[in-house]
Amino acid sequence: MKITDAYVNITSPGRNFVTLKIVTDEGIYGLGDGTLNGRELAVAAYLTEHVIPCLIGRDPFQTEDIWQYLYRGAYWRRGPVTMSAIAAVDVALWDIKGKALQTPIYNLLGGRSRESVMVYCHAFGKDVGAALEDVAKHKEMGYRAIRVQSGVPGLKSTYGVGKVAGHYEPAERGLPTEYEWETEAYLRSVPPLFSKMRETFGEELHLLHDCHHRLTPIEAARLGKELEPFHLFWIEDPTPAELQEGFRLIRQHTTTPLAVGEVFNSLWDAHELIRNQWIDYVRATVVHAGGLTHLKKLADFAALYHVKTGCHGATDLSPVSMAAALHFGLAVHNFGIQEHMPHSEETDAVFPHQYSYQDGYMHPGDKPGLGVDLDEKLAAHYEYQRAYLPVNRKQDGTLTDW
Ligand code: EZ4
Ligand code: CO
Repeated sequence: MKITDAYVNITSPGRNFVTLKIVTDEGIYGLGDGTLNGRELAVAAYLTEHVIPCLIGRDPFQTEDIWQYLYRGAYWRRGPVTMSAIAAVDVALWDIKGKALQTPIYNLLGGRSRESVMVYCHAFGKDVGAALEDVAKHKEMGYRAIRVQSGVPGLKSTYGVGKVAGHYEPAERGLPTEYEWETEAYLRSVPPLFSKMRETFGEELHLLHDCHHRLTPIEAARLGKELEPFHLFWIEDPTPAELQEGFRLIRQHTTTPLAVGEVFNSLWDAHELIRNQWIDYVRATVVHAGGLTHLKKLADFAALYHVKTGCHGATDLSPVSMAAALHFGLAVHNFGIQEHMPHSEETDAVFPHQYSYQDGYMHPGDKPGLGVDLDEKLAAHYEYQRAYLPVNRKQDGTLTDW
């Protein structure tokens, strides 16, 4: 089998998605997601101008060699644009492989290690009362694990809290929105939020929280310690992780489990974190970390150190990535949990898919390959629109992590 053609589809059914389609001489095609929220066209150009010409004529079964060709062969390594582009190619090739062999991708990654994949959803409220209502609503929908974010008294906006109840989408059209931040107010607000959650919902429900890179290690240590009585499943991205050894300090002070890495591009971003057992869950995803080929290596390395997967699954990952994540989650032994932020109806219609949700768990379906398609005719109705993630400033004007 040979690759005869490949092209990038950009569509915006409510939000932007970049999809790579690779076509073969046998008529089988594969899909890969290359969406990088707020920087979509950089990946699209990287693919169209620099990667696609190198793919034509290659054997799509050579997932390892093509991965190395695009990674080592570029000389310039890593970074979110490069690694999302490589991921798009890699996932599309696995899709082709599965379709050619007439088997779902999970069978090519080791087969089923479990019946289905536990997912966590997002709940939020402008205050504790509203967050309680939203958690109750999601519990009713069957979720066993719920991420909880609430507004912080004194701040006009907070990460993870939508302007409208029930809907949260971080990227906005137009130039970046500015959010407001003050660490002390945030740190004061989180323990009472989770105290109320436990008091209301008991011990069984898994509760998660995303700090979204906003704390220093010692501030994160304080938060982790204060949350210990409420037995969180994890706190996520407590501090920016460029400095991997920053996590040593957090780890020394708290038994609250730590998850990190939705912005990671490769195993090397998590190498020290895993090797030193400073984290419990690694959140790197199939799309931003070089595809299934690389994520499998990361997961296998993490397994040696009792670190589990907890892959990113926000709506900026297209249904193509969601499907890939579910095949991966069904197969890898050290699967932990998968994030699930359901897509809009418009997005689901553009990407018809086999995966399904039931009672807090998801399944990728048993169709050959990924089990996701792209309705190109429908996709063409939604033209790309420039959008950005917000930026964040402290109340004195200092730009800080969003
Ligand atoms: O802010 O995917 O855990 N989920 C998250 C996401 C990220 C977005 C950024 O594009 O932190 O909501
Ligand atoms: Co996050």
